[in-house]
Amino acid sequence: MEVIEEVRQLRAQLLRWNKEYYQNDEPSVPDSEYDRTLNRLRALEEQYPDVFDPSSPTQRVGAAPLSTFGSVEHRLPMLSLDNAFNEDDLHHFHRRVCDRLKRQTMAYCCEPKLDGIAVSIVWEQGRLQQAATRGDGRSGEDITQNVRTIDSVPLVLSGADYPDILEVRGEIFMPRAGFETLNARARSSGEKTFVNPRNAAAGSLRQLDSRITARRPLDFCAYGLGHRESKSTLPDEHSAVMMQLGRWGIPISTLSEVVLDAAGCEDYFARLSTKRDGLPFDIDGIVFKVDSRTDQTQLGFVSRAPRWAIARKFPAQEETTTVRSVEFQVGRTGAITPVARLDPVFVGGVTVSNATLHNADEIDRLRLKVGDTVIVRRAGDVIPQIVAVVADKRPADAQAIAFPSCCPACGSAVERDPGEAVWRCLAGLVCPAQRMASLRHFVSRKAMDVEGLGEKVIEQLVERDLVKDVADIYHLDASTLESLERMGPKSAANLLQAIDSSKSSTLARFIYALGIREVGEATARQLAAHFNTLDALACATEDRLLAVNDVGAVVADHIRYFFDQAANQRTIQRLIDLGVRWPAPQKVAEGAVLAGQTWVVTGKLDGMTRDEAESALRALGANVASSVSSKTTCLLAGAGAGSKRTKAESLGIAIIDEARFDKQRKTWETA
Ligand code: D41
Repeated sequence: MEVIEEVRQLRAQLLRWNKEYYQNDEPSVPDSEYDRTLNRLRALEEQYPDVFDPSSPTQRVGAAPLSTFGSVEHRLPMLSLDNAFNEDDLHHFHRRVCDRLKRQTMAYCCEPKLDGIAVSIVWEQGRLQQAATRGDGRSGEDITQNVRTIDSVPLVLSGADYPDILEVRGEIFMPRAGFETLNARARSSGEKTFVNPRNAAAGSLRQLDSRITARRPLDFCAYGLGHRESKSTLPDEHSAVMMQLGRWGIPISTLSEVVLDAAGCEDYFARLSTKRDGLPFDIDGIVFKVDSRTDQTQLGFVSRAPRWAIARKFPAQEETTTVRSVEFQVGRTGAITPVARLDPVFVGGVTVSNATLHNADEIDRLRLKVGDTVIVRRAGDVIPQIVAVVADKRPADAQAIAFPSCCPACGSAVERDPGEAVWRCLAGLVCPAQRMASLRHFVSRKAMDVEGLGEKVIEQLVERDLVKDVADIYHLDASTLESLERMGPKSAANLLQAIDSSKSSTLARFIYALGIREVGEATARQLAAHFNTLDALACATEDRLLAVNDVGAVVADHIRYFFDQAANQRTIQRLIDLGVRWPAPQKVAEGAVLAGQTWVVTGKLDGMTRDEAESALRALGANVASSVSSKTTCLLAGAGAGSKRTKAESLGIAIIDEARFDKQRKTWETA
């Protein structure tokens, strides 16, 4: 075959795969094949420089650094958005629209307002030609090189009927999962972290060296049109135009909807509000747009904001407050975590009065002192974080924070492993904080599930030395329990009953309850299914442990270490002697539909909880693991699936959504 023809075919193939991947979310080839094809194309392009094409799928790695960004004048100004701060503002907006157009009712397109950077991207003859920031709305900076590195922005449009010149406006943003990974990496190498995904996206776009941008997990979503030159016309509805952009391969929001009147807008706002935390990206509100472009033109704009659109903001996910003190908590494994006590502040939909500071390095990195004014961020279901100190609000009497040199609970030595950021108390179960935490864990719902053994009881049991090791709870009697504060004969009897019931457990729960470092519920289940008996697990070599799904070198090491401790062996033996037992694990029926498969469930499901989905999968014979690896067969991804989805995609692992799973399940269960 002629080189030029092979190059053409390779590029077309890669383009099709890109579209499948970014648009339909359904890659038809594993990553390995994609990479092989891309490498072949790269090799040919290197060998035959004549076939160079700036729109080739190989051209995403960034280019030589610029010395400065050029300036781009927008052919049509990029307008700004008016804000509606409450329902009243939204009703006034709707009234004004209807009055001006002398209409009774109006259709609006509702879109999530992505918290990113507004940009303009121009395709000429279907090829990405130019990208610019919004700037002041009249002119912005030329960021073409940077935007070319964003995988979801097509270098070449799909189809054939696109305009000769097509300018699209949209937002460049960083999905939460990518942001967390980027910051985690920066944190562990002691570099500066980004305050939020928006700043990270802005910082990534500001790079004069587009090779840096290429390594940042940026994404794009279109929200409107700019200048166009075309022989054909586009549909009149904004919503239909967006669908058309989608068919040309340009990413659009999958969450937009057309609704009627202010009531429809309110309803959409309420529904999206409940979804906000589960979305894979930050949104700061909803944009409502008159859907008819004819009506839009008639409405026009005032002082650079259209009369036909309005943004209704969500409550902020970042607020400022003051750090009152810093306390040091000792966890089950001895890890010492600094926690900031804050003046309560309403952020991300809840009142926050504590924020984790992770470890000692984090305090240094933030240069935090007690008394500082700080920016607290709570987005999604991520625990509240202090993202920055407001330096110029530091009071004169701000106190430096001294990380404790010994355990704040028991006074024993603390230590940190080389390469680890976490300091640990080495006293083990001698330390009351660790004893309390391990008891809390042992009786928790997903472990031994002792109902009614709450925080106050646990505190008293440990403080009075009634429970020195978790097995001691099976020695407790009525008179001991009744001697505790706020414990009458009735509740003591109930608690004894609950303690007794918990003896009948499962191997997986028992393994989880032991509290081995890094062995969560899912890993415990894998271990139980793999080894069948506790003895087999307890004497498994590192190699045999590594054969289990979910188990890597670090986890294997922790498991080995745990069972090698004589004290742990004694506790286990005592628990068994005191009557803790579990049925011999059942072997999955021979020929079960999903036998031999390993599934992972992630994201928010609509029709069932994740636990229910996992039980259903197990009943069908599947192994359920907690993390995606090359051993995974399939990922069941609900709304807001983040890093696990990305990982599955990068490994070329099958992904199915809840709707398809439901359908499949019915056929499997009747099989
Ligand atoms: O998602 C967004 N951030 C978004 C921004 C959106 N969905 N729609 C938008 N629509 C407009 C108009 C109505 C002016 C075309 C916008 C923006 N503007 C916008 N973003 C930044 C400044 C203006």
